[in-house]
Amino acid sequence: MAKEKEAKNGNGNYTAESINVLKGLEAVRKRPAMYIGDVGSRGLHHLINEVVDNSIDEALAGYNDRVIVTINKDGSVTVEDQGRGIPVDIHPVEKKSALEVVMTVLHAGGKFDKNSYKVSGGLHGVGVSVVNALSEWCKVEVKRDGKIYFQEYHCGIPKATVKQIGTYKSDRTGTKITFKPDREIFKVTKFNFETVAERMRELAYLNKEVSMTLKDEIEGQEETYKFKGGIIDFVKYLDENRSPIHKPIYIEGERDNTPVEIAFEYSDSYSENVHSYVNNINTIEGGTHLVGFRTALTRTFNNYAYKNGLIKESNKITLSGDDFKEGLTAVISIKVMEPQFEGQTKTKLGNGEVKSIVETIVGEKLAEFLEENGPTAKKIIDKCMRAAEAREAARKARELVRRKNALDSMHLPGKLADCSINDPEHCEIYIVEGDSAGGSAKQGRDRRFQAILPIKGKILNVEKAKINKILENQEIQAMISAIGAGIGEEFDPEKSRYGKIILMTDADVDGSHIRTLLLTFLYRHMKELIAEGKVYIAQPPLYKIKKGKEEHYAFDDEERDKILKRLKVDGKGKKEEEVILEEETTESAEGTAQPKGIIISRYKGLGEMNPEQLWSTTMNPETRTVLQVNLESAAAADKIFETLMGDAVEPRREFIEKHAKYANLDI
Ligand code: 0RA
Repeated sequence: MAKEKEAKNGNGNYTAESINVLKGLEAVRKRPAMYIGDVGSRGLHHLINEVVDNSIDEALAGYNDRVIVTINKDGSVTVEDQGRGIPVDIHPVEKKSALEVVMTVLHAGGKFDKNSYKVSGGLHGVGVSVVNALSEWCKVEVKRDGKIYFQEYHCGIPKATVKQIGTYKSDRTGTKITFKPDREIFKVTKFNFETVAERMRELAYLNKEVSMTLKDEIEGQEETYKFKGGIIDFVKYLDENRSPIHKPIYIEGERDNTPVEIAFEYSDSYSENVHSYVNNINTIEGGTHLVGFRTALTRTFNNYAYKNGLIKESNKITLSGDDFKEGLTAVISIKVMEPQFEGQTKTKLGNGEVKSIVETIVGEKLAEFLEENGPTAKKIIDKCMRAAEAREAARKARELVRRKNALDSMHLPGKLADCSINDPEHCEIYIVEGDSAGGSAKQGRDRRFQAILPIKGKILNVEKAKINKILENQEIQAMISAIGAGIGEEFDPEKSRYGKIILMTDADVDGSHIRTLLLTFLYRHMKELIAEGKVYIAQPPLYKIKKGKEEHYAFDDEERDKILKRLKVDGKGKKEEEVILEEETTESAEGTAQPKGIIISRYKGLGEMNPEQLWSTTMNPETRTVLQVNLESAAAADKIFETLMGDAVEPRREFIEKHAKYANLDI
């Protein structure tokens, strides 16, 4: 057996260590999701992120300023950096190169020096050995001490010991890792340029000294990201389509080995776009660093406003934390030695000491800045005072609507078909486009745990509307009261009556527009639900393929073709012409069914499916696929919503032209 042979050391004997290595690799291959989240597109892209994160760690340590990622023609990926190179010296006991240990032993990727900003928790920092274990093959080249070293692996197992394959004349060092994700493990093996680019762009903003290049040899695309201004450029980029009211404010400082870097600005928009990072990891659920920032922001501005007579004692106004959110775009990037990540998705920083570190640095530096930049300070405070007034108006609007009992879950909307059990963890609500699909869903569902809320056509675009208009909208009221977690300042995700909120819209242009409107609403007003991974998109089939009594469903063209191929092969001896291909709706297709032929019907809308079909294809938890909406790249999501739903027309047109295929927003 090949595996066992590989487990022997140079003398042909098994070693305890090599057997452990095999066990480790096997564990990763058996339960890949434990290490990389899933084996779909997301998990696949995590492989690249994992290696790139290691290259960025070298940059953080001050040894690397260049990362090149190449998607090769054969579907493999190469990640190259100019870091120190993975060490190659022989371990005195194991008699093995450190390179082999890093590549094959779980968690050995962890840096040997203790003084580094480690990543822990979440899906980051699982180590390059995990990437290796999940690759059909992998090759590593290390440049160190004027020599080039090489090792190759198959499913994580070395083909041979580390060899020196050459020398070179320069003091350059670096690591080059090429891996081909194993098709037996991943459901999807095609990398998406934009998905990889998003993370690389983000890393380039967060690490201004590093130049990040992405090449796609399949699609023939190439992009290099390098931002001299770092997170200041990031903030400008995020606000590209908004109108900032001042230049970005930049704060930098360090306390107790915790460097803090913040850039922020206010624009004339209403939404808040705050993105926080710890050791380059996006802390979507926030945490102590964010609390520290907000506390200092509110206190420092209020102090300044009182001291300079911008708020009169007699007015009795204190600007609250919420008033400082409106129109704020900020990037907070800190480094923590031993971060503790908490929360549903392990993206909430828990380290208590960090709050006061950030609070102190922001307090001091911001006060200084305001003293020196009076006009900017005044503009921001004016803006926040207007926000306070608007907030008061919103409170009144909410009060007004509340008096009509439209927002609370004591008075559920009439068209909601609720489920019978009331344990949120086991309940889900389908928000369904249109009454006809809503009707089918109501009949087809499992009423014990599935609730259905039909929504009429296009809801309001909340990106453009004022809060009182949003609250007056009937469809939005219905969603707020059905979900039962309140809205605005009072929103409390803990109160959600459902553990899953599933958006089910038609697979056409209108359907994707409605889905975008619904997502925009949830993103701007119930963001925690998305951050906690509670929002999903239903995946209704596009085609029904019928052959005699057999029925198959296909969710895209590729799957349809696969099924057709299989059916045609099964019907041995039958001539190709006998296969009838029709593009009709189910009902009419039923009428023209021919006993020998294959009938393909394309669903035009959910309403065309009868309750049983809807249940078995889209709603039955045992057989359905639902896409979890994630905020892995919250910055990208912001950008997309703002581009698609905001005021500026030209960027929207450009975006839709560029992403025609993706304009249905699979964030
Ligand atoms: C272990 C220890 C050191 C660096 C690395 C691993 C390392 C891993 C990767 C993965 C991709 N690029 C990488 N670059 C470096 C520390 C090196 C030292 O102490 O000399």
